[in-house]
Amino acid sequence: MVRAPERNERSSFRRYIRGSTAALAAIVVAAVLTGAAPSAPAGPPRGVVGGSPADTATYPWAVALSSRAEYGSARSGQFCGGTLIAPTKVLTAAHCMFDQNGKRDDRPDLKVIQGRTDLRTTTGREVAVGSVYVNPGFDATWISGDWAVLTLDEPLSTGSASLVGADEDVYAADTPSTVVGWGDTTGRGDYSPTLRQVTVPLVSDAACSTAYPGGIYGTYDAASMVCAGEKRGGKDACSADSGGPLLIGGRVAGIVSWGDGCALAGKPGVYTRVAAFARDIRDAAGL
Ligand code: 4AZ
Repeated sequence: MVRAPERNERSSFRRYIRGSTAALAAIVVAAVLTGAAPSAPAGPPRGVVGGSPADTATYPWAVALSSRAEYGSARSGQFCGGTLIAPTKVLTAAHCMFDQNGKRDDRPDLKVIQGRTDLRTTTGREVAVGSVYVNPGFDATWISGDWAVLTLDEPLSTGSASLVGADEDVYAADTPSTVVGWGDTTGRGDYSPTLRQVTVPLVSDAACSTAYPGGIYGTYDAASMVCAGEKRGGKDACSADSGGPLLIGGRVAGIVSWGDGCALAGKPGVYTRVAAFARDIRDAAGL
């Protein structure tokens, strides 16, 4: 299999940003690579990035993926998001199941946490993951087909989210979409202890191809991805929001996947295009 080495470089840089010391180093590397200091997001950093507080009572099917062994216990071991799509099935990003070197990371203590708005508490439920199904078409180099379905050891009966339909066209440019997560609020490794949400307009395939034409900061593929973000930046998903839902009209239309930094002008967030995979996801989840 022929792989673009420059693409590997970028994707490991993206995952590397999960540690806060690493984030600083990554920003320095980014500055050197681009020959400029990374531009600051518009407005004060408040977010998911640029977002507002959210509650798991509003999003009972928005779950946190946890491994205390790998990420520590301060934020309940949270490292990615996910969406409950059936009582024992969680939709997440395939790349959440890989380490920063692109190798499968099978965490023996992988759990799903539901109903815990504040990760510093013990509210809600924690359920162990029994098995992981990674989309066999996932490409870790291009981060395309970025979805996986986890099967829980016990059911969570708090209600599930609906997926957009297979091949349904919900992706018109400027459609408002909402992303929720416990991820980085600044792009500098400031992981949120509490759930956040932000609403961003969808970006056209043409504009997203212009933003990500290829090279070290990624290639947009309209068949498997969709982009969202404000032109001027300031609002976005970020590291550790990965795997969480992008909602359109209350249904799951995207999965947080990748991007060049977070909330930068002209660099929208890239999401898995759920409608393109809806049949496969439903099959994998037994829906
Ligand atoms: C990440 O590292 C990541 N701004 C997720 C989303 C975005 C960037 C990075 C989108 O998992």
